Amino acid sequence: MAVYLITGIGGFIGSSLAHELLRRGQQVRGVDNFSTGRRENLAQILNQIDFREADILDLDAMKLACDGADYVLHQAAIPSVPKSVLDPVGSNRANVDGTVNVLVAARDAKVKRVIYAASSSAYGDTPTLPKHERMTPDPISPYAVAKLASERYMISFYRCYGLETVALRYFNIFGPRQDPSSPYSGVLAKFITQMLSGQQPTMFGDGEQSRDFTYIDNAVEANLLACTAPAAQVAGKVFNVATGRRITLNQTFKLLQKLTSYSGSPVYAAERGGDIKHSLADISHAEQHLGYKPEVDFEEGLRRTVDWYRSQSKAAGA
Ligand code: UD2
Repeated sequence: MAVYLITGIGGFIGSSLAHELLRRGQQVRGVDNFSTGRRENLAQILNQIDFREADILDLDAMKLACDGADYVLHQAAIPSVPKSVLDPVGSNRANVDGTVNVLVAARDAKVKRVIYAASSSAYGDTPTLPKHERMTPDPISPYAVAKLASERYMISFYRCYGLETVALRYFNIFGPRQDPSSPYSGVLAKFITQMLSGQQPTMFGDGEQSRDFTYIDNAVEANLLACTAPAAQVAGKVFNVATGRRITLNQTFKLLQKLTSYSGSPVYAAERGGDIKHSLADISHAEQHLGYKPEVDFEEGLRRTVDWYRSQSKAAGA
């Protein structure tokens, strides 16, 4: 049994990792300051994990958290393009300074490996699709710059200190437990909850932007594979975590109309600053070196996610 430290364990991805690791009989430790994470996400597992309420900006707390950990899954972040455009200093603090702290603590505690939640936003709006890891990054928003900087810190700590690190470039992860309530929430969490409650969603731009939306189970699997894959294949490297398919927001809206029985149309508004138009991953590098294969496709993921939000609203109304 290994000890996994999850930063941002109260978040959507962090809590999903915790649930799966417990299901596999592993020992889970977690930190969160609940700036974007939610206590509800941990309600069912709080008595099975070693939880410490702490900020990744607190180096001493990170050193204590890393002590005795085998793996660190670094998910804590302020994950939003528009929020970073409004507050680049806050974005940099959480998304870069916080990462350096986690790396220093992990290095000093001699953990076996650190897996990092990097972002597809690093690619920017370059016209070439699909995006592959050998492409020169061209981040647009402060969030994208911060995620790329942290990714480079991962690689730096491998090169300078021999700390094994793996950066996973997530492509628009979605699924149960994603917070729909903030103006900065991911589009699918927002659209699904709005449509289930009969509210009209807002589409920023013409709706023809496309994304390689990736169901959470695929991201969880990628993290666990990244912990165990041979170091020679993965340490100090970057991998796309996606499905290798893209869909426009307009097409997604139509699928959601069927799944939620929402018959209205979206309202179209101005394009969001810092946004990129199209996103699609080449996942061959992850397939080859991590043994990654997206097991849940977009449509199935969307069905599961709609079912989950529906069950939540029923439970809340009961
Ligand atoms: C970026 C990253 C993603 C992850 C995420 C963290 C890209 C391609 N993806 O996601 O991997 O790191 O940041 O937040 O950079 N939208 C609407 N209406 C809404 C909300 C959003 O139309 O109510 C649009 C938005 O303008 C964008 C698309 O939906 O074009 C997706 O937005 P998002 O915030 O869900 O995710 P995105 O692509 O910024």
